[in-house]
Amino acid sequence: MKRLMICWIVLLMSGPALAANDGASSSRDAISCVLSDPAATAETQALYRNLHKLAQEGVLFGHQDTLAYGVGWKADPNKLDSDVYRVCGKFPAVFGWDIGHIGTPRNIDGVPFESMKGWIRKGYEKGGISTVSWHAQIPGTTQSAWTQQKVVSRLLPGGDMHETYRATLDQVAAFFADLKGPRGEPIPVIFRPFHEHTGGWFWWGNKWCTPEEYKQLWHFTIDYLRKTKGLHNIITAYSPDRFKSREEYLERYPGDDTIDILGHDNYGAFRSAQTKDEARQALETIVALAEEHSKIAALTETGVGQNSANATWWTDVLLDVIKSSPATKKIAWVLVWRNADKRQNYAAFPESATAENFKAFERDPITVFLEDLPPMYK
Ligand code: BMA
Repeated sequence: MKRLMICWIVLLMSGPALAANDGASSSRDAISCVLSDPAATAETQALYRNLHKLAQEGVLFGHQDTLAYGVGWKADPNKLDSDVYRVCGKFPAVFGWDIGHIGTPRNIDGVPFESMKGWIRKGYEKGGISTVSWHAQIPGTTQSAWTQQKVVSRLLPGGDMHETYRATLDQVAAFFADLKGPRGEPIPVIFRPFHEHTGGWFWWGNKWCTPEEYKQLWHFTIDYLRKTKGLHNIITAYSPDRFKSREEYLERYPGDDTIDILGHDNYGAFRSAQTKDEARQALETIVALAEEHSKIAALTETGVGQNSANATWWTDVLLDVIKSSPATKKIAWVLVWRNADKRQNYAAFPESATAENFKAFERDPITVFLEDLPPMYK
């Protein structure tokens, strides 16, 4: 509750009247954000604008698959649950989902797509935000996202797998089109395909296609979803893995007319206090670039294993990096990866070594959970 009020005060104070008259804050408040889709629905535009406003003061917390399962449990369809809620009594503000294995009944991690759609609708009705990544199989095959093969050029217009790729995108489009709110309005989602392309581990990674081919993959994909399929509820996120310079970050950037969120996936530099400088610099770079491009920056994936972790990782590493400079505080959200089981878990859970410290992370005035959000879709 306390944070909800803080957010509202900030929103009121950063209104246009103040921006026009106040010298010091006008340059900051005047920074705008421009969606790549000029035909985005009213709710999608509102979400983007509100994310941008909130990013000036708060950082939303996100968790992958949080409503579907946690360490030692699977969701009961009749009640909302989450390891995050079990630890701190609040839900994440950002719900991460993955559409790997689209076209089959269950996603790459066993989450039924029908249930996933249900949770996205529930999350929206509660005022939360959903982001959808895509550990895509090679279209038309059951070969995993980690297949290291030159296939991108074959998916593009003129390529021998182009028709197959269109058929896969039809399934993606059907998934997004099925996300409707109570008034029948399309639910906005943040779509984050082709992530971590600055490494070579996925078939869309930098070893397996040229910068031009990677950009064309994005252009074709987003144009197809928007222009051919008529979807205007998609906010796009670009998420390079670790990078050394602005140039490297932007090398394969598809452009402002395709991308809305300048994201970043980084586990390595957030692992411990020793690498905090790299982590801080990475966030400063994406925030600066987001401002230059009139976009929004976000730490789209990070985390450490919760049982082996430094027990104060949440405040001493993650929060400390986020609060390390005026720029780093301006990332819109941080999302930690899934709580698969006792071996793979990135959010605190009741028995984890970091549970107490996670509560302190939640209590910090900068972090924003579902219950702290102002209305995001108006
Ligand atoms: C990886 C791991 C895998 C999972 C994949 C897609 O990082 O979590 O277990 O299958 O993401 O979610």
